[in-house]
Amino acid sequence: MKKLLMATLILSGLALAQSLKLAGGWVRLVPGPNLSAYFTLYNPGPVPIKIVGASSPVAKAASLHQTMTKNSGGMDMTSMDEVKFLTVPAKSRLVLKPKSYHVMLENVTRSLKIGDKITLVLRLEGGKTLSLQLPVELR
Ligand SMILES: [Cu+2]
Repeated sequence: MKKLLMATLILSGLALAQSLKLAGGWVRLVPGPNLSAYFTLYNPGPVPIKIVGASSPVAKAASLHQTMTKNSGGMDMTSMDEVKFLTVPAKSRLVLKPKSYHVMLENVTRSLKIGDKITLVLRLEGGKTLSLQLPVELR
């Protein structure tokens, strides 16, 4: 009986840790095959949660990116680097926004317009997934 209770407590602890909350998100409509997805996730749990990958039914691939601006010879050079994971800190937020972190939807397979909703599936450390619905916007 005691064992069962322990198991229940551990399971509910995990469920709590995985309950990330979406606090706004969007996909930037641009010409060309690659689109950036931005969103804010809140982690109410006591453990940080890592996002280790992404996919979308409307893109051939999706990856986690960071935009970096470096000053080189008086000129601001912007580049994007792939990152292995993103962390949503415990009791805090992870913000993906322009000029910072984003999910790159690569080789989008259908034409999208403003107001369309895109499904973005995030792969979390430990094998769970989180599915987000993000509107396509022109900003
Ligand atoms: Cu990118």
